[in-house]
Amino acid sequence: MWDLLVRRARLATMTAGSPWGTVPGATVAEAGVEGGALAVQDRRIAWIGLDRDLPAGAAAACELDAEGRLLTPGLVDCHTHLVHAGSRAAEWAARLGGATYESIAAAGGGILSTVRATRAAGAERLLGPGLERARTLMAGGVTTLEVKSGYGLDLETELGMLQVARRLGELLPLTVRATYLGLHAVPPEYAGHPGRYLDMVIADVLPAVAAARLADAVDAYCEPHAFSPAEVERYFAAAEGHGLPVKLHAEQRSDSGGAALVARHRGLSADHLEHLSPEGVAALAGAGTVAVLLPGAFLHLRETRRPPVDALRAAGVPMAVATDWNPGTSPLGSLPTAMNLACTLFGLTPAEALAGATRDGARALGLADRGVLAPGLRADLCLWNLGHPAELAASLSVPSLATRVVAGALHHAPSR
Ligand code: DI6
Ligand code: FE
Repeated sequence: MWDLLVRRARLATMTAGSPWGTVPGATVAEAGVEGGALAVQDRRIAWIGLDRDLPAGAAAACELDAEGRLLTPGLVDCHTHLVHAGSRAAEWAARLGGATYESIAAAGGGILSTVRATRAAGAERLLGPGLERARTLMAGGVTTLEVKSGYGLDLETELGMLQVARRLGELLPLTVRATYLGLHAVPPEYAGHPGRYLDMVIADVLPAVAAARLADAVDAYCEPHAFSPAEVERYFAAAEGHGLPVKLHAEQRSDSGGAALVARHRGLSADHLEHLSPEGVAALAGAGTVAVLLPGAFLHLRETRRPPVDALRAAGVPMAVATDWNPGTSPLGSLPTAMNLACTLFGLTPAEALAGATRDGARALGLADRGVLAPGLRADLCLWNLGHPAELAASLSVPSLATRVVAGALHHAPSR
C-alpha cells in the first residue's frame, strides 16, 4: 500500500535522453508522457510508469486523478537573494535615465544601499518579507530554494541573514539551501581596504558560519568593481578548509576569468556568464560545474550581451535557470517567468528551461536526490493546470498550479 498515487498524468520526468524525459515502456513523446502514473512511499518516489503498467492490485492511501494534467518535478530556484530590506527602485529609475550600475555603486549606492537597509532592519524584521517572497516563489511551483547572504557584510548581520534563511526552511513546506556570500561588496568600514575585509571574513565570519552550520556553500562576486580573482581564490581556499563547496557570480559584467577559477575549485556553479569566454566554457565542461543563467538580471540591467548558450550546449555544460531575486538587478519573484526569459532572451528551448529549473538547478545546489521524476528520489512534485509542458515557460504570468507535493506531503495551491 503506497502513501500516494497520482494517475492519468502527463509526465515531464526530465530524465536524461529525451527533451521532457520518459518512463519505462513509453514511446518517446513530443509533449511529455501521456497516461502516466507515479506512486509515493515514505517521502520518496516508489514507482513511475504508464498507468496501464501499474502492478495488479496497486493501491494507495490517497489517490489523485490528474485528468491529463501535467506533472513535473518540483521547481528548484538555485540562486536568490530574497532575504533583504529596502528598495532600489530609485536606482532603477536613474539607470533608465542613463546612469550605469557601476557609477551608482561607486557613489555608495548599489549593493551598499541594500547593506545599509538590511543592517538597519535587523534579523527579526527580515523574516516577514523573506517569508512573503518565499511564498511568492512557491506559488510558481518552487519546492527547493537557495538563499544567499551578502547584504550584511559584518559578522552579526551575515549570521542573522543565514539564520533567517534557515528559518524559512523550518516554517515553510520547502527545502532552503543557505549560501554565505561573504565577498559581495567591501563594506563601508573597510572602504579602500578589501584585503583587510577579506582577512576579517576568513578569521571571523567563515569560521562562525561553519561552526554553526549556517551555510551549505559559499559564493562571491568576481568583477572589477567587486572582488578580484586573487581575492576570491583566497576566500575559496579558506571555505574549502571548512568543508564548504563554492559557487561564483562570474563573468556578468566583464570577462574576469571567474568561471575558470570556480571550475578549478570543482565549484557547484558559475552564475550569470554573459561575458564567458570559450576557455571558460571548456573549463566548466571539464569540471562538471553548472552554468546558472539569470535572465532577470540581464533584462533589468538592459544588458545586450548574452551568455554563450550555443557553446555551453555544444560543450555539454548543464544549464540551470534561476530568478536571482534581489532588489538591485533582478526583482523577479517567479521561476516560470525566468524560464520564459531564458527562452525568449537567451535562446533556450522550453524543455531546456524546465530542465534548468529542475534537474540542473538541483545539481547547482549539489542535491542529487531531486530534480527529476525517478524511483528512489525525493517526492517533490508539481501538478499544473496545464497540458503541454511548454506552457510552463510560454506563460508570462505565473502558470496555474493545482498541487505541490513536498517530500510526499500534499499542499493544494490556494484558489485564485
Ligand atoms: N547578483 C548579485 O549578487 C549582484 N548582481 C546580481 O545579479 C549584485 C546584486 C545587487 O546589486 O544587489
Ligand atoms: Fe546574484
